[in-house]
Amino acid sequence: MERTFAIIKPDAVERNLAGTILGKIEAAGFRIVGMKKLQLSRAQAEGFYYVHKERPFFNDLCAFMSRSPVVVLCLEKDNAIADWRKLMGATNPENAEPGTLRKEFAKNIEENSVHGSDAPETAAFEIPYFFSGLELN
Ligand code: 3AN
Repeated sequence: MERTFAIIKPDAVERNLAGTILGKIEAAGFRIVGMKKLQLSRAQAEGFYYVHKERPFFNDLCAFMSRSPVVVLCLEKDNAIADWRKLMGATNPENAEPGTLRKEFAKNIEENSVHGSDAPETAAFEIPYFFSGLELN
């Protein structure tokens, strides 16, 4: 069993898509081991995305991610990291495969509805950024 970290981003929560996306996550065989709704501060968004701090889209990305609430999730499944990336689809929804969440819901490359860890080391940073051990069960 592997764990990954996911976010239902502001653009999706704003459009009342959280429940629809959670249903697709469960239907795909992921077990939700942690879940909460919260609003990131600007500083918390910057800390989460620090690997992107030199990228031109960093400021816009942190403004977007802190503008309204998100749902943060820890998901468990065999091959969870790769399988969640597959269900999300490509970063740019124009390149996302049919049937993926970003193809169906993303507004554009920035407001792309969902986040997922891209490697085990990333998940190992991202899960404890949001969850204590007691919140995972
Ligand atoms: P992914 O979320 O698919 O792993 P990353 O890690 O490259 O993609 O980028 C993190 C987030 O930054 C994306 N989910 C998206 O919201 C935003 N982003 C990535 N590339 C761009 C871009 N070229 N322009 C604007 N926002 C971007």
